Amino acid sequence: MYKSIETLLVEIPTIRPHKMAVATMQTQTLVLIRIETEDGFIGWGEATTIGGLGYGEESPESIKTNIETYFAPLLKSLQLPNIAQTMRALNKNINGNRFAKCAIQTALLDIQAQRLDLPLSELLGGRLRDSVPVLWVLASGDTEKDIAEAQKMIAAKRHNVFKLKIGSRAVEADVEHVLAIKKALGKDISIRVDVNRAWSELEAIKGIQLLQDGGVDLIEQPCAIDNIDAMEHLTRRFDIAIMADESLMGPSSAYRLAKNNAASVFAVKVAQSGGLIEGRDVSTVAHLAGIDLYGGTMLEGPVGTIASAHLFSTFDNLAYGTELFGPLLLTDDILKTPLQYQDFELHLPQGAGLGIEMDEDKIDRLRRQ
Ligand code: MUC
Ligand code: MG
Repeated sequence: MYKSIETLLVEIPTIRPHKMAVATMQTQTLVLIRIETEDGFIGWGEATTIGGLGYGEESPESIKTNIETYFAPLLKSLQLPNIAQTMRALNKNINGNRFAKCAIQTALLDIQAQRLDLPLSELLGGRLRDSVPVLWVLASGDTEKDIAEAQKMIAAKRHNVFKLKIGSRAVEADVEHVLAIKKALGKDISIRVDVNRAWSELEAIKGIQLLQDGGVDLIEQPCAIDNIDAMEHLTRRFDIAIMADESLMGPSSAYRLAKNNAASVFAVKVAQSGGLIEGRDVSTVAHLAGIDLYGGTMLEGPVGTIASAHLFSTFDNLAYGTELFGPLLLTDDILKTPLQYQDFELHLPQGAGLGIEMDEDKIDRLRRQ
């Protein structure tokens, strides 16, 4: 059934250092999976993470090793008629490994959608929009550079919403940086911050109060992954949106966060969710709990980015838009035709499957040997 299952690590430098509380990126290591079937279909998936082991529990190298050692032989031995039964068999035999599972599921959905000659979004319930809003993340680490970068993006009609990476300096210094940018860009430009879990609850109370008073719109993952109590206290205490990112690791954590009122917005990430179908389950939990949605990224390249866009296009309420800008942070592209970013949105392709064409020669040149 499957002729080959290949995992590739593709190294692409970023356009500038991307500074976060957890890591500074100069290069992104894309983790790509390519599945070819015996009857000639090729499906792609992505399992990219951030900063080696700086961000999550799975590194590019561990993901590749686990796919090659455990997933690929198992997948090759399965002769099951559909994706649901295949994923159930993988889940039964392999614990955790949400990124690897997401990449494999994406590639299988890509193949199935190509077989049916439908865009992938149609296998996820059907798209409600042909494009999704995309913000830009300011993370140069320098206030003046960030302002100039934002102004350039606004003038080019690329992005008009900005997320600022904070948490590596003292609370006061971070607040000063954010409010200087907010003031320079004006009241019509939405500014959000991502603390990447750097604050204690007391630091968060101080920081969030000042940012809320300064007109910031959203605070992302202020406290530690497991500190659901702090997330709950902050969500109850402040009017400003509090978003769960790293704490949200798929449908069951979505349920736990919702039950504890520990976020007012969910950053849905397909890899963190363990797959596109599980990402859709997360969105259902949010919908039922009255939690708003935001389409998150692990700074994937074009494969994970467009796969995410297929899912997010099916969300009825995407109140906070998306951050699907990953490919724009990279100095090189691995598609024959780049993804279409225009008028502040990412436009979804109409073609079958993911709807993209990989540049395999380029990938061969960029992949880690
Ligand atoms: C994160 O924590 O949100 C998404 C955008 C970005 O700049 O970093 C990632 C991770
Ligand atoms: Mg985040």
